[in-house]
Amino acid sequence: MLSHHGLERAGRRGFLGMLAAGGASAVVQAQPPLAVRLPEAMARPGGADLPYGLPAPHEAQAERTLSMAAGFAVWRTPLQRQRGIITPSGLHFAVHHNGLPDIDPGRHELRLHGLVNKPLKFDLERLLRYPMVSRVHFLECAGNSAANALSPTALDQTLGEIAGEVSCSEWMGVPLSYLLHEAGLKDSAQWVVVEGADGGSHSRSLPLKALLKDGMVALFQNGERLRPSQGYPMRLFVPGWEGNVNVKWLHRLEVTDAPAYTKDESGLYTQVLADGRIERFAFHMEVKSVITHPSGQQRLPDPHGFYEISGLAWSGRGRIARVDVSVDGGRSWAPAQLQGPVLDRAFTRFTLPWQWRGRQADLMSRATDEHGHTQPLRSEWKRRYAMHSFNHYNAVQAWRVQADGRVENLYA
Ligand SMILES: Nc1nc2c(c(=O)[nH]1)N[C@H]1C(S)=C(S)[C@@H](COP(=O)(O)O)O[C@H]1N2
Ligand SMILES: [Mo]
Repeated sequence: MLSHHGLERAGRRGFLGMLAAGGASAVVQAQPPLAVRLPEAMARPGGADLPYGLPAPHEAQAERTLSMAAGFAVWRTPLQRQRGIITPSGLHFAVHHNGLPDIDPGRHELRLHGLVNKPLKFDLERLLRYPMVSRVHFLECAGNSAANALSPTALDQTLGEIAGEVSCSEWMGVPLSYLLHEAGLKDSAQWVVVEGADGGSHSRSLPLKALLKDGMVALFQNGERLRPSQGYPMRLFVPGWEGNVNVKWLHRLEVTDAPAYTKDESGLYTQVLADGRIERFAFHMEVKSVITHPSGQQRLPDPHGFYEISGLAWSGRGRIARVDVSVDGGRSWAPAQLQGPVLDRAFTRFTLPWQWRGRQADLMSRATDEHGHTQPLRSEWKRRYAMHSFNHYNAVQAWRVQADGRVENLYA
């Protein structure tokens, strides 16, 4: 009995039961006894390993994809290859406005000045002696999925190409509150202007209160020092906020009483709403989800097989509370299972067993966070923003599985 509210979906027990009985055609059929054959590798001594490990040479397709937009280098994470919730450091997405600076950690300094009682200067050695905290969080560029926001027709691309400006890591570093309190804040202190050490000096103004709450100077990523691509030797990290405020190659924090209206925040990072109003300092990334498999340009190999639909959900405002999945273009929805751990402002993995009948099927996922925020449909998102707006796109992502098993990006 696989039909549930019109949704072709095997219940969890049904799915596992089928596997146990060997009834699913994707699973090995009844077989004659297996002949024992020694793997070739057993016939000779093994090779040498490396001081710093690399992925298997057979996994060379798991790469970031590069595109250049207005002089920015954008490297996107191949989310369709990720399992679990942590993005391997070498596959973390990256946006470089001014290229990758070459920074000597022995000479790099962080300055904290402005409306403080005692301006401070930190070299790496000094910072590494502070107590540190570790947090698992996603990081997403405000412009992630811009093509889905702007292109009048759905582009036939991979998930990584469409929405790969988001990744999730364990970040470890020094809470900003320690440094700000050590410097001593003046009564008029309200904002912090944050500057990176790259050519062109990427900079943003951020409200002091939020930085005191959970901003950190991140020094480690997934257990090792930050990658150059992520801001080596140090970056600002503000959980749940749009990527660009997480200033890389961090070298200056200036406490002020007002925003600086830097070039980066006055132009690029404002949103024009449909009614002509302008939304400034919209820091939070909203609730969003994507099905990672099946996803764009993949092909389902077996028209009558069982598949596990799986994906990632996240919200810049808190934990994911639920993810609903549809396989009929949004007519009916079923709750996906959330795989633990379900962490605050981190990727959450969801899964749903599904039997594909070999017919065209439109798959969608819709996440809701613990505060009740839920994803809009694309049409709803488009109604809120001006035609040319593209930042903070968080609409439901749909995939069309064609009758031949090929999967394509779909606007729904
Ligand atoms: N100094 C500096 N910081 C920066 C940027 C930059 O170009 N220079 N890019 C920003 C943007 S637009 C984003 S989305 C995030 C991306 O962080 P990542 O490259 O570690 O993924 O870094 C932000 N911090
Ligand atoms: Mo960004």
